[in-house]
Amino acid sequence: DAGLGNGGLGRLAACFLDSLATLAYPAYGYGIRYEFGIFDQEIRNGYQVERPDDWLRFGSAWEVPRPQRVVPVSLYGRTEHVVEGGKQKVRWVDARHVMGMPYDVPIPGYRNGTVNTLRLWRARAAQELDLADFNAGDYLAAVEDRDLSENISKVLYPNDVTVMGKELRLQQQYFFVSCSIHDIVHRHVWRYKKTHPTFDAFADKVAIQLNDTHPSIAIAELMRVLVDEHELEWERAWKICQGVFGYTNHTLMPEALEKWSVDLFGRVLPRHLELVYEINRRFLDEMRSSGRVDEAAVQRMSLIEEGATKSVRMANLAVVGSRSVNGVAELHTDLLKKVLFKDFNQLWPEKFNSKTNGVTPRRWLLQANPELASAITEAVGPEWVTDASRLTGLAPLAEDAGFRRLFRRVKRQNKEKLAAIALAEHGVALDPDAIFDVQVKRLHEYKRQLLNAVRIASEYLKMKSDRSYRPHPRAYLFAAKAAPGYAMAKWHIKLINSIGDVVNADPATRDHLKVLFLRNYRVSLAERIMPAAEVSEQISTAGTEASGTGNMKFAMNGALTVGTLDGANVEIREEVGAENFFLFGMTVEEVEALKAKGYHPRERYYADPRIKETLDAIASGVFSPGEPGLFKPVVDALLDHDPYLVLADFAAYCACQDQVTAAYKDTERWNRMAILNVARSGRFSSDRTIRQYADEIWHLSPVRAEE
Ligand code: 8GP
Repeated sequence: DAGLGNGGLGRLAACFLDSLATLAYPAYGYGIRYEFGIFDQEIRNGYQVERPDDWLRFGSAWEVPRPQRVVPVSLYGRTEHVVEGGKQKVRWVDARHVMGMPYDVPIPGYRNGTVNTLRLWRARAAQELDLADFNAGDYLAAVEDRDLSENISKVLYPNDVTVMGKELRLQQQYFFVSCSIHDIVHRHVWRYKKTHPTFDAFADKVAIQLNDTHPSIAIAELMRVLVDEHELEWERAWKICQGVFGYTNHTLMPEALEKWSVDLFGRVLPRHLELVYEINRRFLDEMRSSGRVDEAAVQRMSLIEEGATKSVRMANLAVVGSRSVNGVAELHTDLLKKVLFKDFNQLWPEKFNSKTNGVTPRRWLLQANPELASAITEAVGPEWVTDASRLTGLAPLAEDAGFRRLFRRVKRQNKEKLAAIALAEHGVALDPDAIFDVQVKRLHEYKRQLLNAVRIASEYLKMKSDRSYRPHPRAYLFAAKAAPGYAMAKWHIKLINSIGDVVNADPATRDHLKVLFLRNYRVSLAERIMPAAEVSEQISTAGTEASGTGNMKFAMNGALTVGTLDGANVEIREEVGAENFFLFGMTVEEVEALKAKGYHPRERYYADPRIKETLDAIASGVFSPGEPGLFKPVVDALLDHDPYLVLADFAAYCACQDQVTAAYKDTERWNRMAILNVARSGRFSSDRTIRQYADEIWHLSPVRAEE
């Protein structure tokens, strides 16, 4: 629960560290040692309330501070171009200085003698106190300055996909990158000073994988270090950069595309702005003189966006400066090539590749679900822990009534444990015989928690009006943090809680329908939820979820997916078999066609009585007695805009959920399907993903620790 990330992107990195160490790859992770990680979420009267995550309050046993390895970082100031000994040189002067102090977190491999390092940087004041201020008698000003520097690693920005053009955020990115590049260069120079006194071998020995564009300023920083500090020629330095970096893109959402206004960028990083301009000038010249691309494409690929506010496009910098660009699932990579990076793909098709995400079976099966893990080990031997392809050995056991009984007993125990948490934490009694239907992930409109909520509301209304309609009891579980500034997402949390308040209290339905929003979704809670889940909700609008990784954790623990053809759902369905997956909804092509033709959500409302009845109920206060108009804005937004096509997919979703209910009636069949999901989830081990990165991008081999 060191909440040093927001959601899937950071958790993926954590799974990757586990796989890197377990496969004995010589690799480091780098990050920021935030004093406050992702906020703690409380729910008050159904609303999300954020509390600071003071995770270092009692110190951390899992970090080793390395004060002897502090690194100086410059920010602000200006550049001076001088001629020294007949050579053009650039000096970064009048800068503010901050120190980066490394804290090393050991990352042990699974019983293999390898321990890798996650190095987290903490910002410290360059000097304890500014002596000039101090001597002038301004003791307080001296201390305040100190605070300013240390603010850099104070708090994680809690937005999952939407970027915020905040100055402090740019400082964080550069601080982290500058410390890490310094570390990497220093290690190389130190280790190879005898054998390779130059940078000749740098690109052979070093690979840096950029986890989205947040650290992509590293490309300019490595140029600065090589050109300004080590006095390499531009061409040589650029060749090294292009041999070192790989860039992983994690989303197609336009609001995630990082752009920094040239003003802000140049103020915080004056030298880097010059370097970005120079990289761009050379790149655009090359494009224009190649005659391969027209002027419009040149403009689109430029690292600089012209317009009202001129800005630096970090994704374009990442693509131009990297040897490899990858998406995180097949579908996502296809869309990257076709849409987001179309021009670049035409130019450099060989740069683009796909690396479908994965999750570590050590945490998400062995540790989180020890009973199922034992049953698996009993059945196929212990090797699956580090070779997830062995899980296929379970497939024949889907036909074994005894194994199915065991599997069912384990699931039932896990459901009881989660029910105990629900009761203790929320006072809500879940029936362990109910279907545990789960949607846990960050709250975002594109993930469509609202689709799930509206259908639950419609189920409730149907039960109220038709006393004979009593499907198998279901417990709908949600957990999700909303970005504190994302008003609509917060309304969705409130709506889910309000629906829960009404349906859980209604004697007519409460034995058939439960809705619970679990507070403060985080890794430790996910470890309780995944093993207990039976239905995994992966219902994003096709073309919006890059991959998803929760979807993999659920399948690995034997939950059946209700899902759209989005992200890695496509590959999960391929792998587990279409007959063991509940598919619904529009495809990417259908989504595009509908948008092109013009989508009018209000027409769906008038055409489908179930939609109309449910939205009218929500808007008129059936779920907010006492505050009748409370959810009208949520409903209006659906009727007027519905950017993620909730209403367009609603009927298909309901029909699919009816199939789920029908399938659950046949317990033996359900368990067969669930076991096959586990058996065929091996491809979604992050070990497979990491091997692909190592073989296809980094050209890296394992280094076994000596006995
Ligand atoms: C997430 C994707 O939304 C998720 O589908 C994927 O599984 C995960 O990355 C790991 O690849 N993306 C982000 O969190 C993300 O793009 N954050 C934005 C700020 C870039």
